[in-house]
Amino acid sequence: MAGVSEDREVPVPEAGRSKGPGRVGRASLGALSGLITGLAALCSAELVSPAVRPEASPVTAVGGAVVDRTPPWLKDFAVRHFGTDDKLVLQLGILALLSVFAMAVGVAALRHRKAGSAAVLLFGAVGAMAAAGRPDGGPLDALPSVVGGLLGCGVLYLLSGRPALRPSRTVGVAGGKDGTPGAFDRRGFVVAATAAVAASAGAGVLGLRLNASGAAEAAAARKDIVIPRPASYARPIPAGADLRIHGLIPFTTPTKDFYRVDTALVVPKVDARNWQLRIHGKGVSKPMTVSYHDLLQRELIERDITLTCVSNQVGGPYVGNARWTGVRLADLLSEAGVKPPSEGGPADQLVARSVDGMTIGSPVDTVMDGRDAMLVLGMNGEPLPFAHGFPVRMLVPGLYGYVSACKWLTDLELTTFDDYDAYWVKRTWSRRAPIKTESRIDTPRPFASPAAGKVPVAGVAWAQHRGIAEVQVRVDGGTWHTAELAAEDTKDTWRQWMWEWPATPGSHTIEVRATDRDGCTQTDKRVGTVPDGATGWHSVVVAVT
Ligand SMILES: Nc1nc2c(c(=O)[nH]1)N[C@H]1C(S)=C(S)[C@@H](COP(=O)(O)O)O[C@H]1N2
Ligand SMILES: [Mo]
Repeated sequence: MAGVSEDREVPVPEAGRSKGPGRVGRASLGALSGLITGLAALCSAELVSPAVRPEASPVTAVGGAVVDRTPPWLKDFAVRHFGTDDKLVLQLGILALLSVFAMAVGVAALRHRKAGSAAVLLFGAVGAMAAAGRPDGGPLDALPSVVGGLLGCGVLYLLSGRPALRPSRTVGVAGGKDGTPGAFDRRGFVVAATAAVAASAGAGVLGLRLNASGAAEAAAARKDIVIPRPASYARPIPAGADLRIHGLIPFTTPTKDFYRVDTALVVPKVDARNWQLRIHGKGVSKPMTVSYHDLLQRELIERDITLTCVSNQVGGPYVGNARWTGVRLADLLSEAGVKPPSEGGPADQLVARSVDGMTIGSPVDTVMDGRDAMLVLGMNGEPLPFAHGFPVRMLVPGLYGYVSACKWLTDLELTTFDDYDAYWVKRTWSRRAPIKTESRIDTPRPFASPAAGKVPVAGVAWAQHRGIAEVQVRVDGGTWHTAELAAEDTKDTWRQWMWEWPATPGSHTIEVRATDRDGCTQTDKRVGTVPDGATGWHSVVVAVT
């Protein structure tokens, strides 16, 4: 086809063959070839990835590898400034960086055709290493990147070989002396480039569709799930647990507002029908493998539990309270023959492993000390949402999420803290991390300007599995006032509080501190989130009018 149309164009030199573009024009075309190369590489990789798994596609794999290597302070920074959007920001950043490199390689390929094309292979290698090196990665995960790299290499080699891009010596009528721009086969370049873009887009869309189809099946299967009635219901929430003050977070966090913190760039969409959980390791006399169906058949408990992230800054949003339904973890472990160290068991660490390779270690003694540690199936009256760990996650009241709340759970191994460091521990976070007693001012908001007079100051306080005994508020470093506490639901849930402030005009600083039922009052000493949770008093500055 191309040949035919080219022949036809011969009598019209301006359209088919014209003087080549200048230096800048050529560089632009080189950059464009680079971009097309990148597109072709990524799209072909996307098309191959469903054959392995969605997470093996290069941008996701490289993003995941970046997440794995992100130092705690940077992770904290990202979580603080972008929230759950940190993942979108990361992937867009990788795409932007890749585009810049692609353009540079495209320009370089004008002069060094083979070297430029070979450089594309290098990018494929980076993707391949990232994918295979993820905690849950294997050699097969390298396949999409390898294919993308090879294809991209070929595309760049072809594109950079178009006469349009070469300072031609011989081609065409206008060419003359060595190195001068010769005839410009614009049509040829446009045809090749368009074909590459079209083929890439087709491959990319098909790949995305195939990747989505597995997820769609899992989602359809999830819709059919009905969590049976629990054998043990949650205690009804006392009438006075929610003070219903404007600006104060509700007692039960709606699922859509529940914070999300994890390393997954693609939320795993596990099909519950194929899901299995293995329980094995030190001191497990009866290793078990249970299915989702098995868990649904067991006695279920329902509990209100407040979950907190260790990355939550003083006053931060990474805390939420929900109603969870699931199986008592201690019962399951006992059935497997597990004894806690306090009863002579050989394992002091329970390592939970997720389908995406996350590992989270919890103390066996804590999990089996009678608290409502559970394998969660339901959240706020429906099957767990995918983002919160469907089909099954762990939850241990009183422990930060990173040492207790493994989502997309698939394996429980009994081991020791001496023998094994879980994912976050390898990244400088503490092995053991009970949730610290904390309090937060929700209203007034920082820099609010309430009218002088009675201003409700309200917020939440939490000290999971100890309970909140008292909350105090002070203004401008004055005397502490005891806040009114909302009715206590359980010691595993947060507690709202309120103090009516007789506010006078001017700028004021409000501070809060809580005391737990162990009698410990929050320290004013400010420490950051690493390695085991932030401390300090939350304060808010307002300008009363
Ligand atoms: N598989 C997996 N589980 C995980 C994590 C993760 O990154 N991957 N993050 C943990 C952390 S740090 C917290 S605070 C909780 C957050 O749970 P949520 O996203 O449902 O609020 O999940 C925990 N479970
Ligand atoms: Mo966390």
